[in-house]
Amino acid sequence: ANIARILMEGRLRGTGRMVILPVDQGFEHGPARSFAPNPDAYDPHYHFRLAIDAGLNAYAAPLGMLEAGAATFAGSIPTILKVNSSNSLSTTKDQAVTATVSDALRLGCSAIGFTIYPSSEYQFEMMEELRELAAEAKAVGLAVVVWSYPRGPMLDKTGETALDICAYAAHMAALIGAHIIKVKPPTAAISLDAAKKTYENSPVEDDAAARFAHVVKSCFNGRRLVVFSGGEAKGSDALLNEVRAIHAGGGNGSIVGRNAFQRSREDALKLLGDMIDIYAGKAA
Ligand code: FBP
Repeated sequence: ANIARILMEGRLRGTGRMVILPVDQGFEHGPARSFAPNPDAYDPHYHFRLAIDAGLNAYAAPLGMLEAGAATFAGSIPTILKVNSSNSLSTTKDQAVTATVSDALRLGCSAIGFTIYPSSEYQFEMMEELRELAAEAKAVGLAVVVWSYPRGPMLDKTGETALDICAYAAHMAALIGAHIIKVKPPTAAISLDAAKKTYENSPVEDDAAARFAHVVKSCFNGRRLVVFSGGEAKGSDALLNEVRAIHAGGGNGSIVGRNAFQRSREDALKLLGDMIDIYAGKAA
């Protein structure tokens, strides 16, 4: 029922496509690095308003951000409580559990969000934490959104987004029971270090849409929802081209943070509107 809330909200309601605003970068990257490019973004209310006014499907954030907007925005847009968090003052590839399923219920959230880092030294602990929290969330009717970001000693920077690794990480998120799977856009390269273990039968795809299609296929052939993150701030044309390829490859949408809130509100509304038009099939 709560997946339906996310799919039936905003300008893309009823299309099976979605655009979500995630704002956990303050935790993951630090406040100035995240919000100084657009200082309005230091205010948690700014993000609620941006997501609502852009007609997005949902807004995802850590506990404090959602609590700071709860009194004003309760019921205005589906929310996803990010229940674990990393930070840039750590040297380990790990996440701390920073919120609970009861917090999500108290705040009226539609889903919990959880990050796993497949390939990190802590991957099994993270997967086991996810198993517990996902079971608890499902028992009370909440949806489970998994950020599956490969990283660790076996992978260089190229390997973290290589198509074979990205599809593998997405598949594991599906196997742990995620309803919505979030990965970074896969790149054409393969991970040389990990290749011998994962590459057999994986395609090398120079075509971006075919890469997105391969990740969707790896998530139970489209029986799970797959969304792709936006990454570091980049030009609108580059982002919209990526969205066109996601749409063409059968991806379910985008979850875009920095490329939304690091722009002025006006520019962000324009960009998010253009993305929605592509997913709605109203623009090529
Ligand atoms: P962006 O659109 O800003 O890339 O957000 C997506 C996201 O998954 C955030 O939810 C998260 O804070 C960030 O990327 C983490 O990125 P990384 O792990 O590469 O630092």
